[in-house]
Amino acid sequence: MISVVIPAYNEANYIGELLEVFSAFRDVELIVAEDASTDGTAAIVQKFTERVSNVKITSSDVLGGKGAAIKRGLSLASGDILGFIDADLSIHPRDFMRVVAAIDNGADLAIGSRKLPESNVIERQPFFRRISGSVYSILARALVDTHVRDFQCGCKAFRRALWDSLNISCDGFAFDTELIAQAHTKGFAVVEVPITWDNKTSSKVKMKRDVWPMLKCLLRVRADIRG
Ligand SMILES: Nc1nc2c(ncn2[C@@H]2O[C@H](COP(=O)(O)OP(=O)(O)OP(=O)(O)O)[C@@H](O)[C@H]2O)c(=O)[nH]1
Ligand SMILES: [Mg+2]
Repeated sequence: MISVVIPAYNEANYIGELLEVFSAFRDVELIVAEDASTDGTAAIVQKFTERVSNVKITSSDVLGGKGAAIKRGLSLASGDILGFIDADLSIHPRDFMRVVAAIDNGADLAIGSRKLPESNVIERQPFFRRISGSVYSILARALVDTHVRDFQCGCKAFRRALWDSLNISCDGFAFDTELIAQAHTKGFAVVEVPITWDNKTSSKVKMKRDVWPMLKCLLRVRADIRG
């Protein structure tokens, strides 16, 4: 069984379609980790759970960050392969399953990537997001000694044994980087898998609010892996 957490904040435009497509896959449990949505996201998911048995929801009134939501969702997971995917269909579930195939082929952590020669980017992120994303990646690669090129893509799968042995404390968007850094440090096999990416205009990143916590997390991750 594969447990997939879907962090969701105000994703009413996409979450129904994502659940429709993804719940058709076999041996998959979908856990929507929703926070403080004001657009009816929770109600859409709730209705789904009444109709489709492999969909669950955990909601919070507090907007706690993508990382915190994923951790909450994973605490409800029953699969032996775990993972998460963005709610907005930027990545299709079939690509998530290709990332899972890398776990079946021996990886401990498999990362969907927009940065490999075989990646297929249908619509790119807006210019400013690409630039800020590139700056973040350069910084993250310098601080965290890794070959990984795409830290932030919302499509990752990993073995339960890996998750159980890590201790991630970043609650926001730096969650992915800490996951990669700890997996590397502990000697797990980390691979990047090319995916198809189709950007959606549903970004929840707010530079003013999110950049400083992300940088603080990065520095702490660096300090942790240096011991
Ligand atoms: N539950 C919950 N989900 C969140 C929170 N922040 C973001 N998300 C979800 O996390 C996923 C990724 O968020 P995005 O804002 O698309 O971030 P991103 O894709 O890294 O960056 P962009 O390229 O700017 O979209 C989406 O499914 C969001 O709904 C949060 O505080 N709580
Ligand atoms: Mg996004």
